[in-house]
Amino acid sequence: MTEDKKLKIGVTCYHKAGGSGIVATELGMALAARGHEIHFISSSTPFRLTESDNILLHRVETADYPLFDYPPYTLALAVKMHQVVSFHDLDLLHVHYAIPHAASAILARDMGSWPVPVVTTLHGTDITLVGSHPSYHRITRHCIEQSDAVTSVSEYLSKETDRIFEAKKEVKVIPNFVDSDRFSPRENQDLRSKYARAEEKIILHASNFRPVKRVPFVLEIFDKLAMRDQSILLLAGDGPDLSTVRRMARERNLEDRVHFLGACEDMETIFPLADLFLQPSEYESFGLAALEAMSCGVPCLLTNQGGTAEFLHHGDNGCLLDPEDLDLWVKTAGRLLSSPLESREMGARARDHAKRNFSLERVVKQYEDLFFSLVPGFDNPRNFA
Ligand code: GMT
Repeated sequence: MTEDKKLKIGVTCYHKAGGSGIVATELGMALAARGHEIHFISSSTPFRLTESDNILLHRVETADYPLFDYPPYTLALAVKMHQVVSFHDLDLLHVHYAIPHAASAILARDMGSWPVPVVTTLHGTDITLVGSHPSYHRITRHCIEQSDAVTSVSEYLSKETDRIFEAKKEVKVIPNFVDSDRFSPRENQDLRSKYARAEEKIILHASNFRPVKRVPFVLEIFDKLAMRDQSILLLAGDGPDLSTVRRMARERNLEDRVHFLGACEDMETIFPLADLFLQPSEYESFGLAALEAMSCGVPCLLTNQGGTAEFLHHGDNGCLLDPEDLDLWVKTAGRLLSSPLESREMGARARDHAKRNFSLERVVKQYEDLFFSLVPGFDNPRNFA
């Protein structure tokens, strides 16, 4: 019955470059390609969103007032969600990153003349850092309990959510995904030669440069590499630690060897340039950039903290390392850079694993099935009108 049915879904995420916004955007675009009508409700156009049929964008505007210390975005978002649900007759609201999006969605549902189902997808620091802070803990728990369904991007995050909130709610794991056709190995000598000479190795890090990503540590690793003078470090992304890392590169006379790419919309052209990808985060609930690198056949060294072991098998299709152990990172990176055969084989296994187990099609179907199960008149007899 559900095969021919199309849903109208409101999607809210952060618009800035970052895993949660990317997952929301890629998922929304994939659902639109399957014929669903997707309404992005956001303060600005989400990063990586390309306009296409079935995609509409609704901007949230906040009115300021001299009494406000900060304009109340959460309320403006709730009102916009309510308007879009009513005017476009949406079937469901899907919010990414609990704070404050889930709270707005629940308010929008409560304001409506019927209870539009709310699905909340937890991504990471909305639980581990922000949500667990005393200022937000109780409201985050309330939002988890009041959502019609809650998903998390890894088992690790699901367990952390249970531990931190003890909420009376099942947290269903739907992992992140990658479009393995788009993120695939490819030769691009022209672009490569922009950054490195043919005999030089390219090491890549991509993130939102928040402290949890430990980008200064990436520079430390690079600086200590025996092959440093035959290697180039590409840093893709932007965020709070950017100026620190720029300063470090300057102080260590590495400016010729370190290239800052800024936030790149076309990471599918950047990942395949790399001989090695580094992600030494404090922890990652998932680590989407690494999955995209793996899909491009790039060997990855990742933090062993969080949910990374759910998609990377240490010693087989990449390496998981203690994020504090600088010598181990330097040694492992050096070994892979100087063993092209081992690197190539590891990269090939990484691509194969990403393609088989984390494909866009497989994961989008899991979300679609969940949505159908919640919408009245589809697979949800409880709500059948
Ligand atoms: O939670 C965050 O730090 C923000 C978020 C983002 O928007 O970048 O990152 C999280 O969500 C990603 C997508 O699901 C995951 O791949 C990242 O592992 C996760 N970040 C952390 O857990 C630190």
